[in-house]
Amino acid sequence: MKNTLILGAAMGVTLTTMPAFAGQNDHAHHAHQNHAHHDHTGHEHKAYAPISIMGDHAHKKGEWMVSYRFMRMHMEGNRNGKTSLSPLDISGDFANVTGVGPTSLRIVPLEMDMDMHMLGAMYGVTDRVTLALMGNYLDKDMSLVTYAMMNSNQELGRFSTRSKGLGDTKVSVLVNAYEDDQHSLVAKLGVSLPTGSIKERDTILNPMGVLQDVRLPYSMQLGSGTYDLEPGFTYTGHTERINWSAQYQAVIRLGENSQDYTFGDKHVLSGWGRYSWNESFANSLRLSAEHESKIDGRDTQIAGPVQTANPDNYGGRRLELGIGVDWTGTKGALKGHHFAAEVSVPLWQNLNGPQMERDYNVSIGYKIAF
Ligand SMILES: [Cu+2]
Repeated sequence: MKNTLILGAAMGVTLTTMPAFAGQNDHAHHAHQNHAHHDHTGHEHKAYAPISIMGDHAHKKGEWMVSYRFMRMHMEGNRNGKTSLSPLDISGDFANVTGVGPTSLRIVPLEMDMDMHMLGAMYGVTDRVTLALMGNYLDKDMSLVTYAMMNSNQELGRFSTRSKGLGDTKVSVLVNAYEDDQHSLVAKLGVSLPTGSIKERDTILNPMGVLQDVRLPYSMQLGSGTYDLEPGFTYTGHTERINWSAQYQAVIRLGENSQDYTFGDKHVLSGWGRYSWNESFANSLRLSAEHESKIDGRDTQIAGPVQTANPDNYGGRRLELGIGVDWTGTKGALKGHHFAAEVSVPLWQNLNGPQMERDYNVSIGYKIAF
């Protein structure tokens, strides 16, 4: 209860505008141990999803959840379809037909790290309807190599570009569509608000050997620039020690952004299982298949002899395997506090290339319901 009050105080203004919270602490505090399951026997099912998964559950009336997640996505090397490409494969030879005609590629991405900090809040408006809000902060770093305009084999130098700032903000409604002792189905309808910048700039080394300030390519921008619909469905089943789920999530872009393009729609199908070794520790295994379309339209400010400036070199299909671990406090000051980590690697990638390939994702996170 002390934790509840401390965290409650931290929520500050939000809480004082939510009079329904007062007097519900006892109920909510008990309920959160079962994480939205009807189980008053005292045994905790804790049907948590791997930390990289979102929108998988709803909350009981008056229950809050606050979460923080950090994710790093590491990309290294390039491929076209399923075939790996070296920087020299890309430089010069690769036909790069863009909306403004064919150009030779002279700048090749080598590595990219994308760090995401995600701060989320959920509130159970009723036993059936939960509202969720998530803010993102992004930090992207890409290193590249530049070859000479007149000689595609001659390396001129290497450089890196960086963009960081607020990403898009997600607001969603989660509905407890079905729930019994063993199974539940949660439907989600989210909207992604274009709060992330799509006009980030940095300095590059061009193939003439000159440093140049340019608008960064699409993958280095912080937002989509469009309002995006994010529907989803999650089925979860559980027994005493095991829970299993299947989830479908999509990102449907609405319209065109102010710079005349639209990122591709995305569809992700995931399945995961989780085994609880005891009341605190659990491991999870996740398999996700995703499909993302190419960029439609183009930003005329994004140009240059680099694959990422071509809207066709985006999207593709991936199969990814994630292994997770989580720990939930059962007594004392850490009761109900949930800590989790997950590492995922692509098992298969078929990309609209040349495009950077994903190497691994690492997610760590914290959740508390009260
Ligand atoms: Cu929650």
